[in-house]
Amino acid sequence: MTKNILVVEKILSANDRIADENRAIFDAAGVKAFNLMASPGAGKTSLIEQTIKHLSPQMNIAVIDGDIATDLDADRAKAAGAIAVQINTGGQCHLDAVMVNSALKQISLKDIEVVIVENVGNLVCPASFQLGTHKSVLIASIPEGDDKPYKYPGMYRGVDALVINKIDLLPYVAFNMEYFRKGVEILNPGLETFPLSCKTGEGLDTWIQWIKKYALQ
Ligand SMILES: Nc1nc2c(ncn2[C@@H]2O[C@H](COP(=O)(O)OP(=O)(O)OP(=O)(O)O)[C@@H](O)[C@H]2O)c(=O)[nH]1
Ligand SMILES: [Mg+2]
Repeated sequence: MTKNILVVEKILSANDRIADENRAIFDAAGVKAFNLMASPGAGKTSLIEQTIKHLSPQMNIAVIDGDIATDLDADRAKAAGAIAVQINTGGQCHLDAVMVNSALKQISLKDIEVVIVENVGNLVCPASFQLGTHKSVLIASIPEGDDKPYKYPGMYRGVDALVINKIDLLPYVAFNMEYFRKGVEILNPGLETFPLSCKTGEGLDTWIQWIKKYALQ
């Protein structure tokens, strides 16, 4: 048991060293980087598409897309107007700093202002692996249920912002927003939160203002 813990610690500290390298690469290029995490289907790629649509007239965006298999999400980011690199993790349930480092070698950062990383859909493993991005963003979505902060505390504790997607479905799904927000507040007091719908566009403006403000700092 003790040996296992030591191995995990070594893996994480090796990952953190590469994450620091990634951060230095972003900073040297004057790029702001965001790590989007969520459960499968919460709307990560949909939010990336909307963000590209609203930001790309003013800034160039690159997307690093993590998935177990397929290039589908990178294709969607490209179609929306970004440069996109797909990473297939081959079964690994999260991106790690080495994967992001190798994706960065395929992107000419001098032409880019914002890098958005779409992590593998999962509410557990991505929380443990630093990537070197500046901000971590969690996307929750209404159909997942209002108990997720209570069941996946590690993910809610470590993020800098929370998007609550699919608010257009609130009339059809039993989702108690007060209960959900109470769970979030216990884990991450004062967390910036953006309720929105990628489908209808409601609430998107506030999210776009947040990411734009940080990207221009
Ligand atoms: N009703 C509704 N559907 C949405 C909204 N945003 C996304 N969807 C739908 O949710 C499904 C999943 O969206 P994606 O953006 O592919 O989700 P994802 O998190 O990138 O999924 P994975 O990469 O597979 O984990 C798609 O059918 C979207 O059309 C929304 O605001 N409202
Ligand atoms: Mg996706």
